[in-house]
Amino acid sequence: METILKDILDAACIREYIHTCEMGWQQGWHERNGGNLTYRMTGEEVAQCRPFFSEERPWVKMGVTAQHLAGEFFITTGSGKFFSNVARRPRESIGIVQINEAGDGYRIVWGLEKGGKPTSEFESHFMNHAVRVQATDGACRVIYHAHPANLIALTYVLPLTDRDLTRALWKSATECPVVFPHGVGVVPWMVPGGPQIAMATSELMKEYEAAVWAHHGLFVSGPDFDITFGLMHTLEKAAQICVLALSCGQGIRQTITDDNLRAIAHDFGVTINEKFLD
Ligand code: 2HA
Ligand code: ZN
Repeated sequence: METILKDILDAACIREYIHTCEMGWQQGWHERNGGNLTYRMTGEEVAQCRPFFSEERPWVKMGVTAQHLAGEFFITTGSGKFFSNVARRPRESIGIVQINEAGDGYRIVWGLEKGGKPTSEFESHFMNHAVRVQATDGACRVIYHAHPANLIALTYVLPLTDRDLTRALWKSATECPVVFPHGVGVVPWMVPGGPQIAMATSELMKEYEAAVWAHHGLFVSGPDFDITFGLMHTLEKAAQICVLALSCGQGIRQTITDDNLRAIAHDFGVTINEKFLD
């Protein structure tokens, strides 16, 4: 039995969503309208929130299609909205969209008041959900995009390959191979905000939980808000350590070896992506 809500903002999924936006803002990853967050709601959450939905707003076509996400409901940040305002102005800053039966369009059923629209990166989020749902047997529910400074800085000084970024991050903190054993993908610099970057990103997300956008930011995925936010946090912390170590100016004297990485993976029971190891 679901509890009957007096206000949709009392729903646990909305409260957790807003809390995640607030934490991202506090980390300094969301200057101005930077970053966006989407969450694929469960059937129970949709049932609980449905009394607050309206079906008056029009269907909007996307430039991408995922038939297996037809009829799903997503909580999303709004285009041009600031993470810093989500907690105090949620009804304008975020909304819920329903995907149409063809899996190629959406309509806003709650929130994004005063003419708001879903994030400009909604197509990237949608395609990332599409591939991560399949890669995780339906477990993936959260896609999160942020602009963490150290990770972005590394895209100016490291070779822009999955292998180079992954190895640098794995070797920057001992927990990394456990937290992202598949590694990270790298999307070369592209104009953001459309189907082209959405397709390039989701291609990488078939293999990885995270994809870096060169000179821009990062997309991560996960089954819930904590795990997804934690992945972003771990990646950025590793990047910060890498930047600090390189900034000392004497080069890397010693590091975690490839056999050390194998030993961590073995003892923590994760399968590390061997293609990145020597
Ligand atoms: O939402 O982060 O990539 C603003 C952005 C675009
Ligand atoms: Zn961005």
